[in-house]
Amino acid sequence: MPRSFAQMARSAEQSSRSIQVSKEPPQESPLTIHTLGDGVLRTPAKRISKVDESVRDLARDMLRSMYAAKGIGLAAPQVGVHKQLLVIDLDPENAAAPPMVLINPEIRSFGPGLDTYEEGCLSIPGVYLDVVRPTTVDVAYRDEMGRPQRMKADGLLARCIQHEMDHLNGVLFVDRVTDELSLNAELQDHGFRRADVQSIR
Ligand code: K1U
Ligand code: ZN
Repeated sequence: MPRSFAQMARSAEQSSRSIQVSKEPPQESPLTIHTLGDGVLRTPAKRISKVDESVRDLARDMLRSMYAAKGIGLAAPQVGVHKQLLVIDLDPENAAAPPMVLINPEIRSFGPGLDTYEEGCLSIPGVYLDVVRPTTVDVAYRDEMGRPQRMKADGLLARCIQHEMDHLNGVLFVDRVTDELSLNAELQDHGFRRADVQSIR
């Protein structure tokens, strides 16, 4: 049946507004972000079979929590939810730049180059350490409307996607740190236990 102009306009508006949240950091985070040593961070996330309003509600609350914590990314396991969902906003000061929501992301290929970058993590506050990762990635995922998407990313976006996808697999950036001396010092300085790191190098 042909759709009316009003129906099409409503559908277009719903789809473009589906995940709009204010970037103003809220006084209180809607969700608790778990920290290193908490077992929930080590539990692999499950695929999302249906992208519905409950998934979009979770994505909105994750974005608000990310803005409250002044981060640029957040993965569902960090807020104790074992679902393959992550949010990213590399431009949180720019209200006009839409955040990204990636559901069931899969890295299809890595580029040949490697980069070193000093990463941080909202689940390991205060700890910043160098991590080596591929410079570019090609990732397939569903967006917040359940539509299949494909994206080639480089720079900070590629970095952030890999960091957040590690969270979906129960891996933390400290597991990838090769400078053992700096790792031990940073963890101690910020009150975290070396025994909670699961080195994968
Ligand atoms: O997953 C997370 O814990 C969020 C993490 C994302 C990330 C940062 C840096 C490299 C890779 C992944 C953060 O947002 S930590 C906070 C942070 O480092 C940062 C905040 C604002 C601007 C730039 C970095
Ligand atoms: Zn993190």
